[in-house]
Amino acid sequence: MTTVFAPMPLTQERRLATTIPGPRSLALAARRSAVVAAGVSSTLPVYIARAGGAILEDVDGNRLVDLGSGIAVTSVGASAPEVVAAVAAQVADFTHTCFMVSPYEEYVQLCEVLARLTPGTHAKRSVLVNSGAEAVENAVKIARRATGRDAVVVLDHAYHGRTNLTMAMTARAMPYKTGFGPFAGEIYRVPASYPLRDGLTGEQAAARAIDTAQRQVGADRIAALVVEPILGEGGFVVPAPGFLPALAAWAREAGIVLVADEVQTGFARTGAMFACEHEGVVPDLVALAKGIGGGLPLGAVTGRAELMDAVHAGGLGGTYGGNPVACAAALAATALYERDDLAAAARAIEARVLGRLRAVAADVPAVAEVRGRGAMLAVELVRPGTLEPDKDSAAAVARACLAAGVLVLTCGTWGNVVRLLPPLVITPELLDDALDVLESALRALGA
Ligand code: PLZ
Repeated sequence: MTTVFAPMPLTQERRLATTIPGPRSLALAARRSAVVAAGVSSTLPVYIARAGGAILEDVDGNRLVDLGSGIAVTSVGASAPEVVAAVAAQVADFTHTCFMVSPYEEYVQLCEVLARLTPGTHAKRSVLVNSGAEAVENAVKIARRATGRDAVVVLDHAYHGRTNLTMAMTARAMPYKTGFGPFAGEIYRVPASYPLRDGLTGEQAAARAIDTAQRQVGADRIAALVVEPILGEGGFVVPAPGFLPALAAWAREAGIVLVADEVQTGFARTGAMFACEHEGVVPDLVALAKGIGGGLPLGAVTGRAELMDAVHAGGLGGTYGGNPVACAAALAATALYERDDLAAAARAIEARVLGRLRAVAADVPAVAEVRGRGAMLAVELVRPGTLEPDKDSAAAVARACLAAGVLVLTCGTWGNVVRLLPPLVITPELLDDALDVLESALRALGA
């Protein structure tokens, strides 16, 4: 018989039991520095003992409101009971066989779900991997094999991962690339659409990107155009309307595989199941991870059957790709996005947060813009009266929130963006409470 462990429900309330970090977290930090590589850094100075919904409880008993979801992963909530039950049941059945050796139904079933959920009604195939970076790498492999071309075009401000190929595809040097070269070749970067900073329409920004690619690479050499439909680590930059459709139209005409990196934007996060849907764009391949697994490590590439199947047998895979426990978690999580209409929940979060933060923006000149879609929202901070990025203000806001028990993350090419990625199941009361804290941290930047 399979025993299913139900997670202890955590009251969805912020609670400070000690100053942050408390004594147990401080002791762990001291142990950590003796054994954990310095190159791995953490946003929070506290260590987590358990989590549920949108609450993280640390080892000192502090309960923090989680507006980060482990970087857009636990969208169904930390330890969603359905995910926990599915994982426990699968662990009891078997933990691993390696799909390349002895296949199992959960892998197939998840690929069926992905074929149904991802944009477009064409025939699709999927490959399952372990992370977002691996998903992006595989999308590039597939596009190259299918087109017989080498070049890959990426956007300015892009983030695609930390492996050698995805580092090359990522825009920002520090901390992701500095000292880690040489990088993979045949990666070409074109300007993105950044409405606050370039003032261009979507069509103008797309024309600029396409012209750059045509002049510097040549369309007939380009295997793939890889885009984040909303720039994630680069600053939660929503492209001007028309940018993505114009790029998609060009890619289609030029025989270039359009890859949407929906690792951060995917699975209801932006108020649609996938961010491409907001502009009616149907990518050829989609790179997926994060929210797919409800907290377990899993990634995927889903795309047009004829492109995916252009790869020879044995050309895709990996020991752990589509691990059965991760698949079980993903089947439970993807069912929750649909059953509970978490895309609608994301839209409700957007309405609540934008309403409040736009009112703050009107009073605080350091706020250059409040933007985002669904539950992927951000505040870009500048020196008042300029567009000069102000990283220190973003850090100060994040610090003030943390001291009060609210976890917010920062992002942006210049580190000057405060971003919100709450679990989509956050209660309105808890969200309001966290927004009170964020609002006063932003107001402290001065009127
Ligand atoms: N593509 C769009 O956002 C991961 C990681 C940040 P992995 N982003 C958060 C960090 O500092 O490591 C991400 C992403 C997009 C790809 C990735 C990579 O996903 O699962 O971290 O490999």
